[in-house]
Amino acid sequence: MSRTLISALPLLLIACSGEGANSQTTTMADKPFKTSVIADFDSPWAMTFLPDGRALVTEKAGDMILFDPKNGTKIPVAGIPKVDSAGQGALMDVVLSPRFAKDKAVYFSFSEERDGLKGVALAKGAFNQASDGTTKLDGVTILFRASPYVDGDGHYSGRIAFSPDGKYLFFTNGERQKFDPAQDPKSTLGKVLRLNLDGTPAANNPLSAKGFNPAIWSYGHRNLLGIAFDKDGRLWEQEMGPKGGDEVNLIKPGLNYGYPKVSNGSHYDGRDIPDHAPGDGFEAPKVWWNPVISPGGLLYYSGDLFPQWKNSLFIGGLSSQSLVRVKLNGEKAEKADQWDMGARIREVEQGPDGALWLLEDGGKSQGRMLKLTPAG
Ligand SMILES: [Ca+2]
Ligand SMILES: [Ca+2]
Repeated sequence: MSRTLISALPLLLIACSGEGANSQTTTMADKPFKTSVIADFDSPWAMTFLPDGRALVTEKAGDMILFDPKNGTKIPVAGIPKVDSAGQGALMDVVLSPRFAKDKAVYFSFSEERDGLKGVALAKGAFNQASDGTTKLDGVTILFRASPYVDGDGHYSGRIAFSPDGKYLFFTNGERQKFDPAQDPKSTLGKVLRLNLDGTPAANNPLSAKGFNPAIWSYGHRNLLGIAFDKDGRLWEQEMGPKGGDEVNLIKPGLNYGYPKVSNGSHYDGRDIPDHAPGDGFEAPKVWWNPVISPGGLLYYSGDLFPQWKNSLFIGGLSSQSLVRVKLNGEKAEKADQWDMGARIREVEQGPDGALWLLEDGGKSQGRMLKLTPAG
């Protein structure tokens, strides 16, 4: 025990701020929550809580950090493969195995370059903290790679969610700013994928009998930066659409969500895209935004700390510098709140006590971790 304490001391000294005396708390009159600044990171991308209340945080350049909100300790997690973080590239999502208590598996996604081309990969490793505090992922293996890898640095997506029964892993692949691959049955780009936990395509995916890539669950997507299951097992997705076309979709197996053939937005270069229309064969979004919010992360809220927000989706707004709430009612969804946060919000997470945790999308000292609790 004493060895752990001694080795953690230097890390404590470099940590920016804990949740105690150093926290800055501000209460905005127009917000039903108070915002506490917990820590600073360098372009953080995603976070997830461990069962003991500590969190794993990814940073864009390729670092994974074990963070303890109780005392501000940051410990680097070794074993992460080389990340190509140019442009929108990053060490991306991090999610615990549904059987983490037994298998210690941490699933994560990242962009990489291979043979001059780039794509998003899914990997896992086993969480291992030694008695001296040193932390690593053991046996890191690449489970899945988007196909094909292409040039450019945009729209990787790379979000991960497990089905409520823990049997399947859903993984998002963005269309890499190449448009048409979202409709290409052979490509995994612009798709929601359903995989087994070892990264192989799940059996009986809805389009494999029609000659689609066997991993595909739904298609016609653009840049899918959040997926989350609700309490009834519905899969919700948000995606950064074209100009005026950011979306929340209810994902159903085998459906075509339209991009780039239809969208309620239009191309950023000004070209029109036909809007969704009844009977056009494409699944329309449940909610869309014009002007856009530029959605980052997505959280389905199930906590008790904000009982009025149960059964809501929370979305981090990048260009809109906001936190967005969408209220769910069965298969229906409607815009509820949009709070100005004064910074690009990349990630939304629910803490063990039901607090909302946010990560800002900025470099050092501008990539803060925020904790939202009731205004009281
Ligand atoms: Ca997360
Ligand atoms: Ca349109």
